[in-house]
Amino acid sequence: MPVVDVHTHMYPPAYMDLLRSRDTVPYVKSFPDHPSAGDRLIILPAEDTASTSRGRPIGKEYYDVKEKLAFMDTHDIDVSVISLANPWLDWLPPDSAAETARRVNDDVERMCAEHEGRLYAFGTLPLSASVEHVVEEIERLTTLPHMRGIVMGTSGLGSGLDDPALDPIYAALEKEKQLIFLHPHYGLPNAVYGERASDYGHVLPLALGFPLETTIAVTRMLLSGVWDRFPELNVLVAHSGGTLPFLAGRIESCIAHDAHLKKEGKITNRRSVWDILRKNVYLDAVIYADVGLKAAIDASGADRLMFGTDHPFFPPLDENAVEWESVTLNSKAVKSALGGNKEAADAIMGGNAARILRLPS
Ligand code: 5CU
Repeated sequence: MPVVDVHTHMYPPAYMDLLRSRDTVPYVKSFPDHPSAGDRLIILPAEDTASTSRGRPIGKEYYDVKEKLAFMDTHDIDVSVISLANPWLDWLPPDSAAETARRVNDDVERMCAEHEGRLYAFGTLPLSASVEHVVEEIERLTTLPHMRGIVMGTSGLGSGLDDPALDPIYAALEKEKQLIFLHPHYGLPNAVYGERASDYGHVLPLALGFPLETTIAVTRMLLSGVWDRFPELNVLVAHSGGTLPFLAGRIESCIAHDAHLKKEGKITNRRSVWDILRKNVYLDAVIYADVGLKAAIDASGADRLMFGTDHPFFPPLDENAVEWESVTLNSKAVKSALGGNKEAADAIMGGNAARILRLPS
């Protein structure tokens, strides 16, 4: 059974050129007054200050395909389904977004073709362009042989994934059978992290902001009836669904007890969170411990989970380490959560991805 990594990012050369040409978030720059030499990547809304150390160092692991392949070899990963890392093309001016999306997607497609059998990809959409341009790119992506869906964040066209203006995009994705890989970026408002947030590095926004952002986004999709209108729309939710598997019961109960929804006739004749988790949602296995992974398996089924690494994020802090602990924590969690069930563990490590993403054997 192959090992397939479905959550692994890159900034392809066309995107790196853009990051290097800017000096507002997102951007790449070296700071002469910074204690460590070299380029730094500043992408998160809260990390563009001296106190947050101006982002994090960025090296070839973010953009050089040879580094991706070396990482795969070190960790016995046969196939990677690469996706552009956040913040994708969300920030582009509308007039250049469609052309940039084509350039970035072609760059990624070329990398995959040059490493046949080892790399596939989720494409990127020009979400700041017109809906027509977005739909055009969805249709074009279906003609690129290595594309297996699209990656996107939670902002949609700017006001979230419950925005009815997204319907033509959801319709095109459903029609073209393209999976959405849904990934967080924006986190929660900084105020929730408190006055001492910068004492705690990136822990609060990454450990909690990211998963809660994802959970809220999917819940808004559900509450707005996205899956009632698009029953075949499939979403691979990052980080084992944020906190969705753990909170699904509470979400259901809040719906069932909501007087406003009752008055609007929105409690009956609807699909439940549990139904959507089992029919429309796939989850990656990027949760670093068997407790969370067991919840994800209970919620969606072991046949809907797919291994991931989040490479090149979370590198070892020890520069001499060869193996990445962020990877081994995830593979150990799969073994531990499945007990002795090797068949199910192998499926999560790669078999499910091969089936769901139609990867040639
Ligand atoms: O460490 C981080 O900031 C990130 C990020 O931005 N995106 C991601 O996929 N993982 C970690």
